[in-house]
Parts: sequence; structure tokens; C-alpha cells
Amino acid sequence: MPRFPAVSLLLGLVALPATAEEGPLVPRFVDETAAAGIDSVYEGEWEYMVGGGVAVFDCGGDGFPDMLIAGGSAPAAFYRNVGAQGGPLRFERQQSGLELDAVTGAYPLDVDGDGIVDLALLRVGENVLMRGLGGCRFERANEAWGFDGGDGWSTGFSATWEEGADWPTIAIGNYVDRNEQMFPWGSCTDNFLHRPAGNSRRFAAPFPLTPSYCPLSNLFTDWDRSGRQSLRVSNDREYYKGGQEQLWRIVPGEAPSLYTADDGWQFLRIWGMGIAGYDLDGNGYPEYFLTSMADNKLQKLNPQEGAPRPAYADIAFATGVTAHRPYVGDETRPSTAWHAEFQDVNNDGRVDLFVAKGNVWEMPDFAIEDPNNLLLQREDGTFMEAGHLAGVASVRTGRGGALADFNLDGNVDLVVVNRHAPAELWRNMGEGAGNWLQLRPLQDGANRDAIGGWLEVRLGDRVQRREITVGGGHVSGQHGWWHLGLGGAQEAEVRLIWPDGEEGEWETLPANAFHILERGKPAASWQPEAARR
Ligand SMILES: [Ca+2]
Ligand SMILES: [Ca+2]
Ligand SMILES: [Ca+2]
Ligand SMILES: [Ca+2]
Repeated sequence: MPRFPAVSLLLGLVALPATAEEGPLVPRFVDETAAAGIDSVYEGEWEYMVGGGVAVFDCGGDGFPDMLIAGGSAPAAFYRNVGAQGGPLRFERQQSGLELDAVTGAYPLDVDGDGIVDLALLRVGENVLMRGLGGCRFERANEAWGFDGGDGWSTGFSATWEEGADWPTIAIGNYVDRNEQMFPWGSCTDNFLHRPAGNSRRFAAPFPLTPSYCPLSNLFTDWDRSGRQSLRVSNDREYYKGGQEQLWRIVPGEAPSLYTADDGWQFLRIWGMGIAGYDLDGNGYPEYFLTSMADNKLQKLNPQEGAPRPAYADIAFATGVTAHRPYVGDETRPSTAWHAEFQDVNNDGRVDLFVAKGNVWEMPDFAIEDPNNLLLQREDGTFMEAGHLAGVASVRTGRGGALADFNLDGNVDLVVVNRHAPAELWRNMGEGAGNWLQLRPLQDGANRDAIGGWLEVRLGDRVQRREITVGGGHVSGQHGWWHLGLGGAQEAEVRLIWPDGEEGEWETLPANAFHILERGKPAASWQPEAARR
């Protein structure tokens, strides 16, 4: 159990002067979809009513995030980032080997630890692991890696490196039996856990995670700070019978086991569609935002003595993030929420929350014109809706998305994938925003990107921390820089708690810069111009 420094909940220390009385700075997002060369629609009928993800990763080796947008029944589209630092967003659609059809979503991770990012493609039908070859070329690796891609309707993904393993453990979430379109209720198919086969650097045969309840998001996360990630599964109550939300205990060498009521796990049924975790209150433990239909949940671990039990209070109402119905327009029907992600969009040192919204499929009891949310965190830890003020309140049928800094100016930009409508890309203009850091952990061995580690940034007596994860959101993942806002601070202390629990040294790093945190070495600053030369 790691120890945490005393953390103050008084967050005013690093607030920007402009935000002190007027509330959070509202960032200005400008739609650059067309100019940036993004032309991608998530297509398809019943089998594609869920899904519609985007993977963000750097396969060109220049530090600029490239992306793959799922096409549903159409081929996935790869976009190479050809923009300049601080400039307009620019992409070129290129052939990469990733242009498979039936892709619902995708997650980047370095499966084989060779320093070149690989991709997991979730599909209606066989899932495919694509090995990165460098230069944004990819090849199928299911056979080489012993990966059984199955034949499900896959809608959830997460990965971790279990203690001592030199190969990842992957959890795949599968939705209903797609052959039961006339009566899908109760036809949830098995989820699967793909663990390493001994030390062979291949996957063993998949292990069914039963009971399975039609998840739309999975996340390996160290909810209790035990040093070991557990598997959160958020399930869609529309289709399961007798199901609920789930948390699996994943202990090396043991069969997975569900946390039960005896362990403190509380029964909860939602239309679970996306998971985002973040330590919002600085107490060392992640809170979890769960998207659903109507009101969304924000779960905070109950205060307790001794080893934590997985009992959570819903603080969504208290913090203003229920986001349960449209906040602009005439709609009074409830919302449908999908991808959720925490990022600091105004760099004030308080992480904010984006939620993609969109009706499942002309469901008459739910809003059709359903704007995305951009919830800005206030000094007191509550959130303020600013999607319409920031320019991202699109009423297209949103699904997956990503908040990522595509032009490396320190301001987090936004891409959203829409069903039956073009994806949208916004540049965050950053006017008046605070300072920032972008950090990338790196270690020797199989788990190069330190999945399961924790990034900590200390300003005065306040620590911001990010768990290094692969998974969650709605069928959308990222690999690359980890961004943190610093408010007015010109520098911050930074350290990495590595996946094996070793605590790195605190280092003071200058703001508004990129730093690579290589284990056992001083942080190294990184500059995009040099990387592209
Ligand atoms: Ca690789
Ligand atoms: Ca917390
Ligand atoms: Ca913020
Ligand atoms: Ca940017």
C-alpha cells in the first residue's frame, strides 16, 4: 500500500487570476474537420448501433498524434498527422494496413514491447491485433501472437501487465449475440480474458469471464491502490438478464473472481456505456465516471478504515456531472452518453470532463438533438457545463472520441466519432489558458509504457495524479503523451510511481514542455522540431 503525502483540498493555490472570481476559463474550440482533412463516418445498421471509436497514437515517431477512426461497416480510416506545432490541425489519410471493415473501435498499446505502438481492433466478428512495423505500417499478428480474435460483437477493451509478466493481459468485452436481432434481450455473449501463455510471449487460449452482461466499456484500474489493477466492466442493462456492474479481481496465477456483496461491492444497474477514471479530489484513489442513458454516475470510494472495500458513493449530482438531459435546444427527453474522458482543457490545474452524446437509434423516449458535454471543473470541485460556450455542443450522434493535443501546443484538442454522420475535429485555441506539462514514462522490459504506474505532479501541497491505463472510454483509446495543466505555475515537481511500486525521485521540471521520464534517469526534455528532422 503506497503512502500518500498530505493533500489539501484547497485548490486555490495554482488558480489563474482570471478564474478566481468568474469561474473556470472557457476554452474556445474551432471546428477544423474539413480543413484538417478528416472525412470519416461510422456507418452500419443494427450491428453498429454501439461502437464508433477512435484510437490516437504516434506511429510516425515524430511525437505528433496520428489516429485511426472506426468505420463500422465501412473500412477504418487511418490519418497521419502532418501538422506543425502550434499550427492548424492537418492530417493525411494514408494506407496503413489498418483499413479493416467491421471495426467498432480501437486501442493502441505496445503489445510486444519493441517500442513501436501496436493496435487492437475491436470488430463485429474477429478481433485483430495489428503489429506496428514503424512508419505507420501495420500487419496482422493474431497468429504470431497466439491471439484468438473470436467471433463476437466486441465493444470493450482493456490491457494490463500482470506482476512479473513479460506479455500483456487483455480483456475483451462482447455485446449481444448479433444473430438474435429479432429478440436480443438476454443473449449477452461471453467476455474473454487473454493472458500470457507462460513465458512464451504469446497469448494463452481465452478464458471466459462469465457471467457476462453486455459491456460497452472495460478498464483495468488500481481502484484500491494495492499495486495491482482490477478489471472494471460497465454493462448495458438494456440487454442483460439479472446482471449488474462488475469488478473482477485479477491475481497472477489465479482464476479471475468477481468482487461480491461480501467484499463490499454494491449492486448497480445502469445502461453502462463508458468509463473514465481520475483521482479528482487528490485523496490517492480514482473516482469513476460511468456514462449511461439519462443520469450518469460519478463514483467515489467511501471513506473506510483499513484496506479499501469497493463501496462507492454516487457524487454526480453533488458535483454537477449528471448531464442527464440536453442543456441547449428544446429537447426535454433524457440524454444518451457514450465516450467520457477527463483532461484539463483550460490548463488551470483542475481536470475537466468531456462526454460524447447521441441517440442509440431513433429511440423515441430519448433526446434526438443531444449535445456533447464539456464540464469544466471549478475551484470547489464542482463542474460547470460549457459545451455550448466552448463550441463543442454538436448534436450529431456522438459515440467515441478523444481529447488529445494534436498540434502539440499544450492545449488539448478534440475528436468525436459520430454514427451515420461525419466525425468532427476541433482545435483548442488556448487563449488565456494556463501552463502545462506533457509527460511520457518509459522503462526497459515488456511493459515499456509503464501501464499500471502513476504519474504525479506536485504544486505546493497539492498533487495531481494520473493512472497510466489502457482501456475505458467508449471503444476509444490513446497512447502517447500524458497531459497535465499547471495553472499559473512555471514549474512543477514530477515523479512516476512505476508499475512494480518503485517510487521515482521527485524532479522539478519547467512548464510548457514535453519530458520523457525514463526509469532510473533524469527526465529528458523533448522537442517536436528535433524529432521531425
Ligand atoms: Ca510493438
Ligand atoms: Ca480520489
Ligand atoms: Ca480545467
Ligand atoms: Ca492543441
